[in-house]
Amino acid sequence: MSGSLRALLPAARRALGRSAACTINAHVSLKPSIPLQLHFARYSSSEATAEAEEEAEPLQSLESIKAGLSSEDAARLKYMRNIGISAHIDSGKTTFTERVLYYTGRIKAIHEVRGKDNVGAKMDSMDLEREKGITIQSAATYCDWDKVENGELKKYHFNLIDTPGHIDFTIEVERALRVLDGAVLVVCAVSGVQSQTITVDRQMRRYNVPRITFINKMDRMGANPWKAIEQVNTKLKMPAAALQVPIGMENNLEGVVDIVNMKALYNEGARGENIVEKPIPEELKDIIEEKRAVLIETLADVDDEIAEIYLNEEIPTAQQMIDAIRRATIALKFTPVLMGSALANRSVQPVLDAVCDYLPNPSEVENVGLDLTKNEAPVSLPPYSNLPFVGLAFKLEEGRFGQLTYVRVYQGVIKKGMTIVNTRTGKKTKLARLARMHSDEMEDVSEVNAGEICATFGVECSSGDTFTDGQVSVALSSMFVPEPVISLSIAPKSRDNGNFSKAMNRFQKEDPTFTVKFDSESKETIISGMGELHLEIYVERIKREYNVECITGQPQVAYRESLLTAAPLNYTHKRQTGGAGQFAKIVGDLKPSKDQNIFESNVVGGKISEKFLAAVDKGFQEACEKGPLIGHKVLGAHMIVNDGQTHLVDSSELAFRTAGYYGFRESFMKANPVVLEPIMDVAITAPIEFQGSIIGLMNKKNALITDTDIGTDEFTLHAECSLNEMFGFATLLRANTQGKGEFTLEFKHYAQASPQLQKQLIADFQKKERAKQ
Ligand SMILES: Nc1nc2c(ncn2[C@@H]2O[C@H](COP(=O)(O)OP(=O)(O)OP(=O)(O)O)[C@@H](O)[C@H]2O)c(=O)[nH]1
Ligand SMILES: [Mg+2]
Repeated sequence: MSGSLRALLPAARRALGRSAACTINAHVSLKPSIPLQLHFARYSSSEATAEAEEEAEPLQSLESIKAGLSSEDAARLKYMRNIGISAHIDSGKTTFTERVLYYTGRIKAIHEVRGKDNVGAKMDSMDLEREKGITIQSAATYCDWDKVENGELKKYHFNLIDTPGHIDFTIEVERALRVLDGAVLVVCAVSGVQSQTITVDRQMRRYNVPRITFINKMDRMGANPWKAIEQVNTKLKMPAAALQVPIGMENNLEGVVDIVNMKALYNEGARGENIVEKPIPEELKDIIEEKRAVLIETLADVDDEIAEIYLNEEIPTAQQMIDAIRRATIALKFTPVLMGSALANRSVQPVLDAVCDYLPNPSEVENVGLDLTKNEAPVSLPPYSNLPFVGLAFKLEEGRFGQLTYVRVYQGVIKKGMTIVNTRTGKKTKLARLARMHSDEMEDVSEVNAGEICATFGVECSSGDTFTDGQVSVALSSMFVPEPVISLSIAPKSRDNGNFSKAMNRFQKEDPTFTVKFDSESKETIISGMGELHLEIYVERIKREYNVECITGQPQVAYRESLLTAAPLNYTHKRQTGGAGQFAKIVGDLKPSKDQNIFESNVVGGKISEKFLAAVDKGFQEACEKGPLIGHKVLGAHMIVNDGQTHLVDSSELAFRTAGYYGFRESFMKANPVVLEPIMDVAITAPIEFQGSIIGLMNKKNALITDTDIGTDEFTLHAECSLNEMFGFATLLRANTQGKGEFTLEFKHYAQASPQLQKQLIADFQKKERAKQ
């Protein structure tokens, strides 16, 4: 045993001691394990949950799902991978995907993002994406990768989704990760783990998605993969270790040494298409020994088998290491790190081998649905072809041939010509066409099996709907949809010939983070979204795709109204004007709650019927849509009704709904109401010489500076700042950094606005209200 390995023994012992307390089997990933917002909404009463628990059959373990696979399904799934490419803006996801498509023979030539040939990368198919050099929509494709295993060629099938990095398009990442089994996290070798990488990491955790990390841009000056790995360990708190060391750096990057199998892999050919194995360069022997030891130590920390091998003072074999990396990666305890340069065509192919080696096939991920015939009891959805079809519509897109719906098949087979049922609406549709997607092109197919992704046409649904063949009634929990934080008023410049409304309807349907509302008071159409860029892109798309030029107002912050203290609720709604009267009385409390509006009824002895209580809830929810202070949404109100009165003749649902509405408003005003504003996480990166001026700029905005990372030439400043202060920041930053600064903005939480701002907003609102009278 080498000296450095022996030095690792104590760590291995520590690891074994620690893991003795935890289970040895790879942990099962329940997808998604946390019931998400929409999912919560369905569990509105505690009885339903209790009943569901009673009726629930135990979920199948992964082992039993695997044991039950038919030999055809096992053979089909073993070589299938559904993966996403996600990370920070500009880290090279689309450039990487372009190489994947080229090396797998899916495209015949490589085109660059903003390349000189003006063609643009395959996956950025929208004109706007090509012009701006950013990904706006995620794009799905598939390809086959021939991998050599024990001297034999094995054909792996990949379904792949390239996602955008900009936080404004975060829903695209969210829905891709909801349906994928694994991901490649692309990190820039110079910038390391950046703010959006941290966001994407959070999203991956939300859906239990295992990931491989690829450190890209190793050809850039100042590339430092070791620092980036350190940041994956510390910033993402995910144990990570390199499986490779680079051969040459920056301009001289030639390939990598695979330190698991101990092979030097060089890229040769005009596009780096040939991987040539050569002897390991002598000068790399020390670093290889060091990094291999780090890899084994990290694995010993997360995998019992490697820890035990260590304790026996043995060195694990390459196969033992591969098995451990696979186990730990799928169990979300580890991320293997590879490195190279997509643009310079270096070392992309080993990432594809790693996808096969370390990311799960669809039968290794547990998927769970809710059985609607058993009070939404969780039910396993094994990827067996002979079971009834269950699939999730995760993305909608208006295509040349009508509405395109992307579906992930979880169970059974979807076939052209079959009738599918939308679980939410009960609507049946005969499937006229079924296709596999290749960015904006498609290939017609007649059937698609469990575990795969496909596209259908002419299916009426919303994003997140579940489809079945009608034999079962199962719903898949939907994805997390963040709330829009910014709004704009918008109107067509000339009279609308119908195209403006068409565009609004379409974009709203496709993108759940984009909402359109008509304000009947100001007679304005208000669009809301995730950020300035998000709305700007839609305004531009309306112009290009629908030929409608629009006038937009100033961006407005989506404020919230909340309460600081509790207040009693005692409201009687009574009206006696000819005809039938109206009567409803409700008594209870209004309390602050955290981040949610909750209605609770504790009325005993049937003093108010369930039907009327539901009407009070409706009135309360309605009132929360437009708060009494400034007409913005209410957040964090908990209304409890525990008493009241009903009139035999005059009480009605309408009367109780009205009481709920006005009762809430009355109590709210007594509960120390406040205006909340969105606070954003800001990350600004710029050359070091601008650090002083950026700090000055952020201080002026009353930002709270939380962290500063100083790199060789650049620094990144992290701060929390109100969204209000950040409007127009792009121009300001450009002016202060000679155009060399970049920034990202992500919603963090709501906080009380300053007293002056609150006063101003309330005064403005009251003035507007008075003008209406
Ligand atoms: N030097 C260098 N530049 C790269 C590399 N990979 C990508 N780039 C460049 O980085 C820029 C961004 O690349 P993209 O592939 O569009 O990045 P992305 O991650 O898809 O960006 P978004 O989808 O907008 O988040 C482009 O100018 C690429 O040419 C690389 O390996 N080395
Ligand atoms: Mg991209």
